[in-house]
Amino acid sequence: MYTLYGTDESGSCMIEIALQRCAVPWHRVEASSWQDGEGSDALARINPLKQIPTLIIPNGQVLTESAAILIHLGLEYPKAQLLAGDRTQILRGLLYIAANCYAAIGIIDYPQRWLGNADEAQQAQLVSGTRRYLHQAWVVFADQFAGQLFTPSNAPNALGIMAAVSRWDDAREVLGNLAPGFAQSLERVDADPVVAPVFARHWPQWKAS
Ligand SMILES: N[C@@H](CCC(=O)N[C@@H](CS)C(=O)NCC(=O)O)C(=O)O
Repeated sequence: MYTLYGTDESGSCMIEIALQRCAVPWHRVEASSWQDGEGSDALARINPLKQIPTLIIPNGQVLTESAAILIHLGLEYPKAQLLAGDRTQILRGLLYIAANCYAAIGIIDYPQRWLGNADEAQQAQLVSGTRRYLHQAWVVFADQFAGQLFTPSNAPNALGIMAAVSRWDDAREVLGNLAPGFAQSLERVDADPVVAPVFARHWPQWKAS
């Protein structure tokens, strides 16, 4: 049994999709750094950063870092085809998103972590600059990885699933304008029969732009 610490409208959606693709038993513990409760207390004990997704695998090890979790599941369950396609580029793309996009989202969400006691104007400046950088990072991603999101049998691979984090901070709108072909590929990921119900649960109000 896998135990996934997470909550709706968060990056835990990626791992929910991947676990379903692997057809393994799993359950979700409601947890995040912004919610109080038993699950969040338990999360803090196993992941001092209190970030989600955090996954406990059947041998009891704790796995954090979305890209590492997706790679681990892809290697453990090859039939799920999470790493199917050009594996070298899939690995590069997963790390690209973690380093350039997900990290930027962390700054936008928590500017005070980087600025300490800065005033609101300074925080707003950091957030708007980081958002600009994030959008540029997604446009570069679109250019570099457009053809890498699907398996040869047209299911989203781990890179397609992780590209889902482009749902945050208006990146989809930017991609729709600057990289429309890639935005369409993301819509294909959204429409996948495993992905769509998970996204609908996480973002019931979501409307494609
Ligand atoms: N490096 C981590 C980042 C995970 C992350 O930032 N998750 C967000 C939710 S989508 C989170 O838990 N943020 C809460 C916090 O940092 O306090 C990964 O790639 O999985």
